[in-house]
Parts: sequence; structure tokens; C-alpha cells
Amino acid sequence: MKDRLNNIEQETLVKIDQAEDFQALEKIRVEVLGKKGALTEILKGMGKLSKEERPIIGQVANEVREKITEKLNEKNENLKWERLRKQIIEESLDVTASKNLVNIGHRHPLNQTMEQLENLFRHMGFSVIDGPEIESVENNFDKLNSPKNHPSRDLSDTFYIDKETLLRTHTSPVQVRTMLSQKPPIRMVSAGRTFRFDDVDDTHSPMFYQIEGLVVDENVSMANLIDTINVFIKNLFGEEFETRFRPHYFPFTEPSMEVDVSCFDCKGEGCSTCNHTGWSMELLGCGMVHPNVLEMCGIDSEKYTGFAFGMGVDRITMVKYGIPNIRLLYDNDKRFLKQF
Ligand code: 2NL
Repeated sequence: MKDRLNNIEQETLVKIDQAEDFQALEKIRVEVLGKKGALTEILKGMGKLSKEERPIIGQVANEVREKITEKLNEKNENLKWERLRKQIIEESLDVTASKNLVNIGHRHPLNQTMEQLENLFRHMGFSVIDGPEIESVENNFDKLNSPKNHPSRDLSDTFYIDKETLLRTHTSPVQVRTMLSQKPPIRMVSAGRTFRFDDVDDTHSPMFYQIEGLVVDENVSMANLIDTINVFIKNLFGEEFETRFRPHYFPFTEPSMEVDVSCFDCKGEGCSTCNHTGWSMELLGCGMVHPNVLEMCGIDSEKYTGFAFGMGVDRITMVKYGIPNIRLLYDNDKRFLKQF
């Protein structure tokens, strides 16, 4: 009887070890410990044993049942962990798999130029100020000393909303607003959209971008203006670029100048792009702020002087990258834009 019990124990423990799933394990349990199980049958038959044998065999049978039960529980735990491990592997997400799903773009070349200039001027101690694109005639023309009969005021050149309101034709009204709301010293730049009633051609668009700067303080001179412009041109284009200042006329500055920069193709040697002059023409305009403008903006022109400058972001971007046609900047064709 003892041998029988030991055999059952050995066989069952091996079977449990080899069981591959919960069903197999349950089958083994029923076969040994179930109502008609091998061990149960032996326990049932204990009555037939002699008085001496009964406690010995009973003890061995109980030990065998305990060992098997313990082994069944252990295997059950192992199968549970195995099931969980498989589930984790099957249900896990590879979060690195989205590599090519999102098409990430980049800044438009016009915004790149504007941000580069804004950052440069920030480093030079200027603040960067924004203003509205819908402006008053007063801020856009009157306070900038623009003559009442100036052609740029014409209905055919400016988008009017009503008699007193228009789409700003330059970013200068932001400077006007700054002078009206702040006391000198003022050092500021403003960049953004401007609008003129122009037909589209290779160099014109009815909506375009400008960046303008203004400095007002005591003892501000032409020398300060020329140095500031030389610093930013060299930073924007490269140290090897030279500037040339020519007299010009703007109603809001006196004296006024236009600035040329060394040709981008030949760096000043002379080539067909620059008509053999060595210069890239009319890249920006500047001058000393007209005393009338200072006075109309509430600044004492006896005590303070100032300089201002302005340029077309489109033109600067086109010269810098050799873009021949302004339309390319507004078509939003990704094949073109992704080159920059
Ligand atoms: C150009 C020339 C310029 C200014 C803009 C300005 C603003 C105030 C007072 C005086 Cl509030 N001047 N701005 C001055 C000179 C030139 O722009 O060619 N822009 C595209």
C-alpha cells in the first residue's frame, strides 16, 4: 500500500511539472484528488485496513495529498505568471513606431528672416513690438508728416476701410504708437504684414512684410544710425558685405538715405546680376526722424533726436536666397519651401 502511495506521488508530481495549461492541471487534480481520484479511492478504502496499518498508511496518504496539493498550487501560480507575461508581450505598444507618420514642417523663409532680425535687434537692446494691421489714417499718414496730397494716400494705392481707417501701408504706425505711449529713451523694432493696392508681378504683392526700427534719445546721431545698420547688415548677410548710403527722400525723416549692399552674386566685383555696379540696390531706407514727427508724437524735438529705418522682408529674403519671383513666397508650394 505504501509503494502504491509513493508511486502515485512520483507520477503525479512529474505530470504536474509537464502540464502546459490550466486544463491539463485541472485534469491531473481530478484524476488524483477528485471524487473518484486515485488517492481518494485509497483513503476511502482505509476502513478495510488492520488497526496497526491504518494510522501508518493514513499518515503517508495525508503527506502525499499535501505534497500534491502544494505542487498543484505552485504550478497554478507559475501558469498565472506565464499567462500575464504573454499578455504583456502581446498587448504592448511600440511607441517608437510612429517615425514617419507625421510630416513636420519648418518656419517659412519670410518668418525665418523676420525672426533672425528680431533676435539680432533684441541682442542690441531693442524691444520687439507688435501693432494692428487695421490702422487709422492718422497713425499711418498724418503723424508721419505725410503731405495731405501725397500720392501714397490715394484710393488707388491704399486699401481703405472707411475715411479714417485703412490697412497699414507700412509698419511705421507701430513706432508712432510707441512714441505716443512711451517716454524716451526708445529702442524698438516692429515686423509684420503691410498692404498696398498693387497688381501682382515678379517683385510686387498686395500683401508683403516689413521690419522697421526706431531709436529716440538725447544726442542720437547719424553716426549711430550708420553704425547700427552696418552691424545688422554684416550679421544678417556676412562680415564681407559692405554698405553704401545714398541721399533720398522720405516725408518722415530728414535727412533720408537709401542703403545699398554688396552684390550677393559677385560680392562687389561686378557681374550681370548687379549690372556690373557691385551693389545690390535699395535694400533699405533710413534717416533722422523728422522733428515734425517727434512733435506730433508728443516728444520734445529740442531735447531729443532719433533715427529710423525700414526694409521689405520679402526683398531681403529674395536677395539673400536668390529667389527671382515674389510669388514663390506666397504660393505655399512645399516643394519650393522645403529648400530653405
Ligand atoms: C523703406 C524705408 C523707412 C522709416 C521707414 C520711420 C518711422 C517713424 C519715424 C520715422 Cl515713426 N521713420 N520709418 C524711416 C525711414 C525709412 O522705410 O524702404 N521701407 C521699406
